[in-house]
Amino acid sequence: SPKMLSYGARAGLPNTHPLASQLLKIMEEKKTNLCVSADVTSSIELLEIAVMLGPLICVLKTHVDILEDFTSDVASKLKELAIKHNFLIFEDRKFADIGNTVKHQYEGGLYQISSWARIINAHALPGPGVLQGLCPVGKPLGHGCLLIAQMSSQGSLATGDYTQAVVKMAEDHSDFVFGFISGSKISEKPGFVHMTPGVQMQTGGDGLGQQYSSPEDVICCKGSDIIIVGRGILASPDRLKPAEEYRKAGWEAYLKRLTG
Ligand code: S5P
Repeated sequence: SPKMLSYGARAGLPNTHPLASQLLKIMEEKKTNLCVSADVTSSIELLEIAVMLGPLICVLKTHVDILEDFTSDVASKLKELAIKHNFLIFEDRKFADIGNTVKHQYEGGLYQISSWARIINAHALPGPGVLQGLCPVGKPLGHGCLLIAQMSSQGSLATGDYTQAVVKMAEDHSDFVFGFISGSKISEKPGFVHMTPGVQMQTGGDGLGQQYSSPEDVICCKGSDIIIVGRGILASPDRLKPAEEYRKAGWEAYLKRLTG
């Protein structure tokens, strides 16, 4: 694979989105390209994950709508932990509706996502209207959006021309879109951040369509920037140990890619 720019160098490029820049700097400083997917149903458990794994991660990804006991206090505590441990909060809401609807889903309802999540993601399927709805809410707050260009699940329809159209949409809206959910590097623009889910040390699947690749494959071979790991860490009784193993594996794969 060709030699690539460091996270730190990309953070300083003139066309890098300020949020991507902040993220790339965090990665460089903390030596981590690990995003933990905190897919738990209890708020206490979510906060425990943030406390324990905060120092090891660059991003904490949430699915706030699977919490059984969400309150705005949980969001406030999460925000404090994000500042304390220097990570970004990513609500994996996968917005996929017309602009007017996603605008309400982003800023309103029970969760008021825009008040606590620095990163959100959206499907490009509805067309640019989805971003026209989200951007006026998130951009003034300095937030950013990832477009879902590929999925890790078996039989995903987000491939080929669809993926290419998503890259184009991101480039056309780079004031708010700063990267992708994808299985590999799909844009040559070094300001864009690629985040990849479906990562475990052991490849295989989960019986519900999920397909796993290794940190080495994702970062070193596929050229993505960030590994998103859920059950690979969460399913272990001692979450700290696997989290450190994934951090180390992701970082070593990055160093290997850097030196070519
Ligand atoms: O294509 C995708 C996109 C996402 S964001 N495939 C995914 O698995 N995800 C999310 O990543 C999914 O919603 C889940 O929160 C996480 C993967 O969890 P794991 O337990 O399989 O690592």
